Amino acid sequence: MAIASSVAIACSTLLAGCAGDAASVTTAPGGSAPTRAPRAQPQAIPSRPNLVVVYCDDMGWGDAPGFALEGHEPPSYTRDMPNIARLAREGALFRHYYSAQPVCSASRAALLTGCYPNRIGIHGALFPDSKIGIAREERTLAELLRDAGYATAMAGKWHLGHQGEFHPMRHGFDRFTGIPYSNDMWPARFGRKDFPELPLYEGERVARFVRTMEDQAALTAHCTHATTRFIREVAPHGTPFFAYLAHPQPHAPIAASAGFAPASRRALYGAVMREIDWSVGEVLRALDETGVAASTIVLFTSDNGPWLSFGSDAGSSGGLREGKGTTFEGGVREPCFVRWPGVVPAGATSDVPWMSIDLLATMAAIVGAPAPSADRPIDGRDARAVWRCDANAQPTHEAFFFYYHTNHLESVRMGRWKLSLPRKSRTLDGKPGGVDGGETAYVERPVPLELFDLERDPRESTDVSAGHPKVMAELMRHVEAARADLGDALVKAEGAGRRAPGRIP
Ligand SMILES: [Ca+2]
Repeated sequence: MAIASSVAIACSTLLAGCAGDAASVTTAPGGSAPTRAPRAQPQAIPSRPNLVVVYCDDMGWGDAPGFALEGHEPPSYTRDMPNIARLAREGALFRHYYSAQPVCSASRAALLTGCYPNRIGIHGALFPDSKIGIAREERTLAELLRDAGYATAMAGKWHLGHQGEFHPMRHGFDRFTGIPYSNDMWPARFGRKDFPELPLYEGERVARFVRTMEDQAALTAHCTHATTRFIREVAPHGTPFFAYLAHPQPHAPIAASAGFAPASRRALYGAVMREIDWSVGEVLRALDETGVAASTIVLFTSDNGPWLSFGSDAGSSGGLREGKGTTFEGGVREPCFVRWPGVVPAGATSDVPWMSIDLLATMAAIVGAPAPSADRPIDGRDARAVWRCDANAQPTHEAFFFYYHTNHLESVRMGRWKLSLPRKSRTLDGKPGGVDGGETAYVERPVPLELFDLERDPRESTDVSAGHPKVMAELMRHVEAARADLGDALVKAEGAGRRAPGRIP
């Protein structure tokens, strides 16, 4: 199942593919009516495009304009996001993009290594007392691009280990400003007085601590300015660059700067999202003013779905089932925009599934990076056909695997089908979430073996397994392959293809 090959595709293939594109048509999984998309304007494609990844934290599928199931009323703040709306006009909107896991550290491990996070030993969310982190031997996207001559910078939340050898500047980033783990891991939250103060790093040095909600509120602008400063410094020299802006918010506790003060406490979440939209605008302005917008890929997405227990301080799943901490669609499907002038058709909408693990393989193909070493295979695949909205673009994987907890295989998507495996899954069970920072407790409920047809039933409400024995057999074949390779603690399968994380004494 591991994918070790076919990531080093020469850039000429890309050029040929673009020049020869027919009118771009995206096809929904399962072969439903395709969505028309405007044709990309052919132009010279740089062999080493810049890459900007804006990665939000706990932003739901329904928290961006253009992402809501039919019959679901989008939150009002999604109508006041002009910069994210600009990404949709100038790039494409991917309605079936997935995070590999519905939780912070695991999702980031996938994004930056191209591996299912459980393959490289990263599960759940790391805490201030965690002794593990990303292993030195894993190749990150930052290392891959730095080896290809890129300048690299990260601003925001890292969350792949905070002790010395796990620091982002030991894993490919030339610069780092931000926090080592989540913005709620400080003594003021969780009643965890044993947590240390939350450090804000500049490089490998702790510059100060995040001690108040005003400090929290300043993080969005701080990380934005670090990113735009980096772009303005390196772009004029013609050096290709990778900027990774991983906003600590809208992960609770939420806070907005004075300039985004909401009309009421209840409207704070919308204010936080509007500040993130402002941040996108600042990044786009820096690209425009340095003349590199046309040679820069901008990817905007989130690490996992909304933290629904926080109710009024949580985002929207857009009508998808559940949120963060579950492998139902609301937990793992994220809003996603890709802008790449001349390659990704402007104004397109795609319903072809792909996953965060594909970003590294896609960039490797674009820059012609060497394939991963045989002893460290990755899972991701080149997603350029999906990005270009090619008429015949297929999902990047025959089966997408959704793990959670410490290696529980919970769900599998294959085309239009989603298999939900028996387990316990958290839910509010119909209760409303908390208000103004309060939290409603989740309950763990058993869920049975079920098959959902996402095309007809995107809310995952009706089990259709009895009517589709062949589909069930094929999905179970994928389940068994995943268990043999990546393991599954629910059935005590160890998995032969897992690697150890980095560990400090
Ligand atoms: Ca998160």
